[in-house]
Amino acid sequence: MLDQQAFFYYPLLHPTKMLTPMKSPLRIAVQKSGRLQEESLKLLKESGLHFNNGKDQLKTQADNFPVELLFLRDDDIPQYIEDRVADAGIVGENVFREKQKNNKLIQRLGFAKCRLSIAVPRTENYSGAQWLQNKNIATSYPNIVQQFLNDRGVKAGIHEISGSVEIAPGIGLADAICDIVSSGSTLMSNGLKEAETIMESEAVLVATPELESSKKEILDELLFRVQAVQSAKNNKYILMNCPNEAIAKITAVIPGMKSPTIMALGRPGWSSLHSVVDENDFWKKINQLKSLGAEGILVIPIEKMIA
Ligand code: PRT
Ligand code: ZN
Repeated sequence: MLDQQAFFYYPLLHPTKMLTPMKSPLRIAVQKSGRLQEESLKLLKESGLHFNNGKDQLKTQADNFPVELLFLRDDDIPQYIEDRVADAGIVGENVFREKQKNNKLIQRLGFAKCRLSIAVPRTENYSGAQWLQNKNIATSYPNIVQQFLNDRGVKAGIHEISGSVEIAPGIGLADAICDIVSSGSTLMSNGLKEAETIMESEAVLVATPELESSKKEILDELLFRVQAVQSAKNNKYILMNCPNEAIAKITAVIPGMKSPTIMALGRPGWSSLHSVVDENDFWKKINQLKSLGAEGILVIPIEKMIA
């Protein structure tokens, strides 16, 4: 049976193949509920996908893009991708690295940032990985911890536990733990201190490395949109008035995507200059601009940015 929506989407992606129905949508697994869910759905919506994600739904189909969303526990997503139940997914990089399934990292997504760290009782004097020699470590990330120990030639016991890892030293189950840390307050309230960071993590888009070409085209289109949303977030549109003699120096500070837009102001000798500035060195640049004579500086968020 032909999919009606397929005819609707297909011309967008393949202008030359309008009569070929699209085989099947790209199936993307997202977390059903938890720290990744809201931002994952927000990113997909900002990338132009329309869908309903009612509570308790197991899956939903975008109505304007060939994507089906599956709602799953984050830990299960890499396996579902390996089994080809899903084609792609959004998970924490920590889960991607731990599960070691046949998944490929496609794109870092910049949210759900955290770190995976070794933590020890506050009173201990952790001097480096050697401190862990012959000790017991409780963790939900046995593969990552084992790799860390191997890389440093340290032998230690690993106790795999799935939750409340931070209580393990207090109840005598382990000497140290390895767990996700964000603010550090969970460690502190359990009498632990962060001893060493094993990896930094953020949400990542992963996919099967064996994607068929029709689905690869959908993933590439989605990736293009995701990158446009991300560049927009990392940049601000900036407008200012400046004396004409400062234009060259200001252009050197904020060259923009190609070069700034410059328009004459009603006031002789002055121009309005528009450009794009990277969020990361934003404040430094603002100070430089002010010292070069810029006035009336406006900074505006960008919704999408395509180079
Ligand atoms: O139900 P499901 O299995 O899908 O979800 P989950 O409970 O396994 O995962 P969830 O929603 O808690 O986290 C999903 C992902 O968010 C993780 O895999 C990380 O990539 C990322 N993330 C970001 C975090 C945190 N920040 C975080 N703070 N995951 C967990 N935590 C926990 C951590 O385990 C510890 O208990 O928060 C506590 C530490 O936080 P601080 O702020 O006290 O240091
Ligand atoms: Zn989980």
